[in-house]
Amino acid sequence: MNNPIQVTQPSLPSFQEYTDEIQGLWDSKWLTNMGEKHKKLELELMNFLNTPNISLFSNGHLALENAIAALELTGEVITTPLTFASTTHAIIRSGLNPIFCDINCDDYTIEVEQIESLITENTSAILPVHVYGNICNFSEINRIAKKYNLKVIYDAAHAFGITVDGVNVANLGDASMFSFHATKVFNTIEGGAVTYKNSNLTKILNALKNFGITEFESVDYVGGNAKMNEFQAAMGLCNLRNIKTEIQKREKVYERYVVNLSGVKGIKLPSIQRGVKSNYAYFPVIFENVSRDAIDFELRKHNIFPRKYFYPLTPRFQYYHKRYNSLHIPNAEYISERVLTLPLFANLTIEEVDQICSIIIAEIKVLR
Ligand code: T4K
Repeated sequence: MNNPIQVTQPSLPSFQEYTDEIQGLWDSKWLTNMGEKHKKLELELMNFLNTPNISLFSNGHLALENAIAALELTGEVITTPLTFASTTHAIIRSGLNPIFCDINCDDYTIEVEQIESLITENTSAILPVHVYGNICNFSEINRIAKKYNLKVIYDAAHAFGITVDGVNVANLGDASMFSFHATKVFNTIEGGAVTYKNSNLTKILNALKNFGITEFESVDYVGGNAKMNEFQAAMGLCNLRNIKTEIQKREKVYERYVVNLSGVKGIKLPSIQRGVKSNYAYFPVIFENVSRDAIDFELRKHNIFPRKYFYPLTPRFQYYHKRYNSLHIPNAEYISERVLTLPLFANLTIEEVDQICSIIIAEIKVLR
C-alpha cells in the first residue's frame, strides 16, 4: 500500500532555513513576549497583506475570541453553521448567543438575503466565514451592518493572501481573523492574527493577549495569554518568503482536479469567484446524486483521506443538539451532507491527483 495521502500536509522551509532563522534566539535568550521575530513578522505581514493594523496570536481560535472581546460584542451574533467548531465556540465562550443564518449554495458563505430577518435589538455583530477561501458578499454585509449599526468580524481562517478586485481580504469589516495553523496555506506551526480597521484597537488587542498588561506595572484589562512565541514567528518569516511558490504549487493541484473532474455527472466542483485571486486552500466537492460517504469509504480503502469539512454543522454537534433542535438551515444541511474536501497541498503530485480522480470517477460509475 502507498503512503497515506491526507487531506493536507504542512509546507515547511528547508531545515537549514529554519535553523538559520532561529539561531539568534540562542544568543538573545528572548523566546516569547513580543520579541524581535514577532515584531518583524507583524511588519512583514502588514506589508504582504497590504493592511495597516495587525496583532499576532498563538492560534486562530484565540485571535477570534480576543477580536470579539476587543470589539466589545454583546448579546447576539449572526453567524454561519458551515464552519469549523472554532467559530461557534468562540462566540459561545465569549458569553454571546450565536444566531445561525443559512448559507447560499453557490459559494457556501452566509446567505446575505436572510441576515436582516435575523436582526433583533440584541444583535451586536455579524461574524461570517470566508469558508474554503470563498469570499462572503462583503458589500451587502457592509450595507446591512451600517444600516443597523453592527460590527463585522470575518472568520478569514481560510483566506490568507486572497484579494478581491485587488484589495486584500484582511481589509474587510471591522476585523478579520486568520489562522496560521500547520494545516493552512501559510503556517506558523500554530498561530493566528487579527487585522483591523480602527488603530485604537491596537492597545487592547496587544494587552488582551498578554494578561491585560499595557505597560510595565500597569494592567488595564482582564487578559489571558495568547501570545505567539519566537519559534512560531520564525517559522512564519521562513514560510512568508516561500508563500508565492506555495500558492502556485497549490494552483497546479487545484487546476488538475478541475481538468480531471469537470463534466463528471453527479458532482459539483468549486469555482473561483469573479475578481478573486485565490489561495487554493481547499477543494470542496459536492456529491449530488451519489453517496458522499461511499466515495469517502472507497478513497480510504486506497489509503487516501479526504475530510468532510464541515460535517456535522456546528449547531448539530451533540453538545448543542438540544439547544438548536428546530433550527431551519436547509442549504447548510444539504452541503454538509454532501461535501468532501479532497487532498490539496503544495507537494501533492499530479500523479496522486490523477489517482484520486480515477478512484472517484470509477466509484461514481459503480454507484450510478
Ligand atoms: N475558523 C475556521 C473556519 C477554521 O477552519 C479554523 C481551523 C479555525 C477557525 C481555528 O483556527 P486555529 O485555532 O486552528 O488556528 C484542522 C486544523 O487543526 C484547524 O486549524 C482547521 N481550522 C481545521 C479545518 O482543520 P482537524 O481537526 O481536521 O485537524 P487534524 O489534526 O485532523 O488534521 C487534519 C489533517 O492535516 C491530518 O489528517 C493530517 C494533516 N496534518 C495535521 C497536522 C496537525 C499534518 O500533516 N501535520 C500536522 O501537523 O482541524
